[in-house]
Amino acid sequence: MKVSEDHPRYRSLVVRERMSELVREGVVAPTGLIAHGRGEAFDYLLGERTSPSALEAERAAAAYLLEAKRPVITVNGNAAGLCAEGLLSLARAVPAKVEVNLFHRTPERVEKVVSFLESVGGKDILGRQQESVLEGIASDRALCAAEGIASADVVLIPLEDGDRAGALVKAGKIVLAIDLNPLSRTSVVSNVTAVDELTRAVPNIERFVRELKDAPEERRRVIESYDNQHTLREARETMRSVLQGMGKT
Ligand code: PTJ
Repeated sequence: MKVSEDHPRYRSLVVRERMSELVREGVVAPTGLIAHGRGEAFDYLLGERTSPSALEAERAAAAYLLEAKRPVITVNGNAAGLCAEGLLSLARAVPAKVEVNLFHRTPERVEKVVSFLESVGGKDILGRQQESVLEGIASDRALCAAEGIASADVVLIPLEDGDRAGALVKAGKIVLAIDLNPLSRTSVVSNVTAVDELTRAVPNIERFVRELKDAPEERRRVIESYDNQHTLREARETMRSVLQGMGKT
């Protein structure tokens, strides 16, 4: 479908078309489109803007990434399709390793997502070999790379499923989530949840990484004062006020 640039939802329609194309190429899983639609609905409820509490979470995520000894950013099909360059740029800024970690895992799809990241400049992307196992997860969704997620102390998980987020927390890692749904298990179990759209959250986190890079005391202060339950309450409150505002003329 050709979308006119005058269309009020031009950007989201272009993104949808691109995601559908990536399903045909095998990068995005077919159910990735359902997850994407759910994300769009939650973003509506946020007024399609980054809220002040999401910005606080993004600053805390940047602080944790910089304080980490072995930070890893995980990438699935949706994250690659929506924000490959942004995630790679963030990984270079920290610096952090990047590991492809799929919910609907087949060796062919892992290869497609790794190659997709490489085609936009990704180097040393982990995921082709995943010899370690994350405790508490059934099936090959538990697989991860020994030099990546398995040995990471801080993991940034854009759009992750609840089981794996919970297993990462149980494994003693600091888990930083980006998830538009403040009620999802991922959002609730993570140490930091940016309730924000991926393509807005990632450049914000990178900006905070640059700001906090030479400010170790400030980033420890940010971590100490951060409260994820407060962030989630604020996100729900933002949605409530957007909905209430919609009723008024
Ligand atoms: O590529 P794979 O095989 O690893 O599969 C990826 C998906 C996303 C299909 C898989 O991880 C999955 O099923 O995830 P869930 O459990 O549907 O969770 C996705 C979460 O991301 C939901 O809470 C959505 O609201 C949220 N979400 C969707 N799009 C965005 C988003 N959050 C931030 N930005 C988005 N653009």
